[in-house]
Amino acid sequence: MTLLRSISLIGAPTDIGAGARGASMGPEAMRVAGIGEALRARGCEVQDRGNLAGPSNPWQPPVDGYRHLAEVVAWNQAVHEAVYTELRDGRLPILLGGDHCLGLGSISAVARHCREAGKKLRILWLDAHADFNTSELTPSGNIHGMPVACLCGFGPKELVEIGGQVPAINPKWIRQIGIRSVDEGEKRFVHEQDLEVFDMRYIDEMGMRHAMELALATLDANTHLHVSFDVDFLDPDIAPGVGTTIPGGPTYREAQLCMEMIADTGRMASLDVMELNPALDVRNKTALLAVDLIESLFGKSTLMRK
Ligand code: 5AB
Ligand code: MN
Ligand code: MN
Ligand code: MN
Repeated sequence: MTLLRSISLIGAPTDIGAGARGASMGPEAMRVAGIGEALRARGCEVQDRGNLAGPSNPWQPPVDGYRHLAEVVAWNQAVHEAVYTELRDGRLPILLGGDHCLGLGSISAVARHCREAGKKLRILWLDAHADFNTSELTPSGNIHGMPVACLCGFGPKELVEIGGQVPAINPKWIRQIGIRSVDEGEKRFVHEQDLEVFDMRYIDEMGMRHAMELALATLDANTHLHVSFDVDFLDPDIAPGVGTTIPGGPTYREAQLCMEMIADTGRMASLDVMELNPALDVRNKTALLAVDLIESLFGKSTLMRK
């Protein structure tokens, strides 16, 4: 299995797009949980690029449907440049969030890289939420509920233009897994744009294996697979350290299988680990679980496999 083995960790310590404070501590919690050591133990060469810098969180109410838009733009620009630079240098970036509004900066960089390298892009969005709100649809104004819509071209100009091409991606390139909380207007918009969603109902009925087989179907040697892992994807019983817990998520075994099946493709070339909130965690157990799952994502399985 040929995986990209040169990894760059990029910390984005902000909760600028979230509804709860604390995701700003996510990158350090992942380091304390041993992400670097775990990847090195998998045979990867790992460079920790440290943390990006950006504006602090002014904790203001929404303006025209957005909270902290200017600050969200600044953080996403920093993320975009950092992720793009690593991809250009042939490395696999792991973005340590930080809230999920930064998925916009990260994935727009991946899309730009794929355009230039002539690669196809497939995005796996592992999340309890669809993150497909717009300023008209959002119940909160929190931009961490909007990155998928922004990537598809629906959002404020300053954000949707970050990747240099609008829209940054085609909705057909996305597969959402584990979804179980979608707002009313957002739901209509998800259907309208025809997003491919494997929600928890689907996983209950058909199993994680079948969902992942479909989500990973039609990848080829020229596909760049990006994984955007919102830690609230996981069931809150095993992963309490997130700002927006939604019951009924994947169990430990289901999450492991999901990660192992991604690893088996050998195509993952970039990763976001988002929304970890150490302020709400218990003895860093959610970060430790995230590291455990990332080991599986990089090919650690129970038994030796070829
Ligand atoms: B997350 C909600 N849909 O828009 C909204 O954690 C929650 O990045 C968004 O998936 C959750 O405020 C965003 C109610
Ligand atoms: Mn999310
Ligand atoms: Mn979420
Ligand atoms: Mn969240």
